[in-house]
Amino acid sequence: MLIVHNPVHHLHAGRHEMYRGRLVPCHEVPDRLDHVLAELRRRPLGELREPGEVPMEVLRRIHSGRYLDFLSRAWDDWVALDPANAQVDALPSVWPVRGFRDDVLPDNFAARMGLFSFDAGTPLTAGTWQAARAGAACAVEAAQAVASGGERSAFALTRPPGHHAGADFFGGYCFLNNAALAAQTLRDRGFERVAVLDVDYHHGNGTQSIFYARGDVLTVSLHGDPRTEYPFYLGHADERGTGAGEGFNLNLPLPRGTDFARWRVALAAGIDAIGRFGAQALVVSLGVDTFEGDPISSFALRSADYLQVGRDIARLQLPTVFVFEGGYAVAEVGVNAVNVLEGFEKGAA
Ligand code: Q9C
Ligand code: ZN
Repeated sequence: MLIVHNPVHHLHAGRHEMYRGRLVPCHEVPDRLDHVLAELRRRPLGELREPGEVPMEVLRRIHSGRYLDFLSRAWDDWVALDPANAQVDALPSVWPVRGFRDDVLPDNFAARMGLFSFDAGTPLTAGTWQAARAGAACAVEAAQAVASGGERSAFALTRPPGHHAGADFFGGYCFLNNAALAAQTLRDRGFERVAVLDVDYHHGNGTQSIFYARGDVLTVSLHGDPRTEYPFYLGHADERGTGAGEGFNLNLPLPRGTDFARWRVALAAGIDAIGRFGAQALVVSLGVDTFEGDPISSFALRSADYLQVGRDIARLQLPTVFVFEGGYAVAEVGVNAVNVLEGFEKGAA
């Protein structure tokens, strides 16, 4: 398995996220990735590589031009407001809900932040754009390596994560949708039907919305029930896709406290759907915040369970691109993520 890792991920290092009226330390920290990389050096699974640059046209396959313009300039705009802002993360505080217009791009910076986001838990920092763009490059390069047939599987090891980011919004610690970019790259390189399997604790709302009207990319997400869990406003079982995409989105919401036995039944349903769809390639949004020790999530998977998760996914026998997403139990995140990859490699063998 080829591993493409983001060498500049640490340029995105948020200080605070808004939680219950207070600014609290970020859960999505650079240490997370460093732990996964360290575990991969202990248990090597294949070549470790840094990505080249990703052209803006490739990002535009998934993200809108005006969102990319905003994101690429946002930090400079923030500091231009006041040089003292260089010491502070930018967070949105105002949003256009139902009845407001989203077609007029505001001049005001706070208004633009709100137009292109959906929560106040996702700080934009000095290096966010550089880190996110290099992360997108990891996902695209991992997909290219699989598409060329040079690798049967690849892992894009990057942060910030991506599955909450939509075509034109950030949120949920995510800015560019790495998994969607990987799936689109596989489509553009000739795979007619691509599936995205999202096993992160949280519903992959960004990925779902990007592909919701498309029948060529099946999106499947297992996650905490949005009635109680973030991102709250999407991820219900009755969301099945629209238009040409009708029947090509599958949500498998699960209650808080779900253990591996129950979670694995839902995984089997997702894997069945991917098989029936006739997927020719697979992208896995690999979040390990389903872990029992995760500080912001409420499933009860154990470290050894992740080996079985990898084995189960391997049974699809598809060219597969794994993309790193959530997982906030920092000390265990490396073992848990690499367990999935090792289970996959050994299961496939
Ligand atoms: N105080 C991913 O796992 N809010 N994103 C949590 C905790 C946001 C998670 C609040 C959770 C986003 C990629
Ligand atoms: Zn998550």
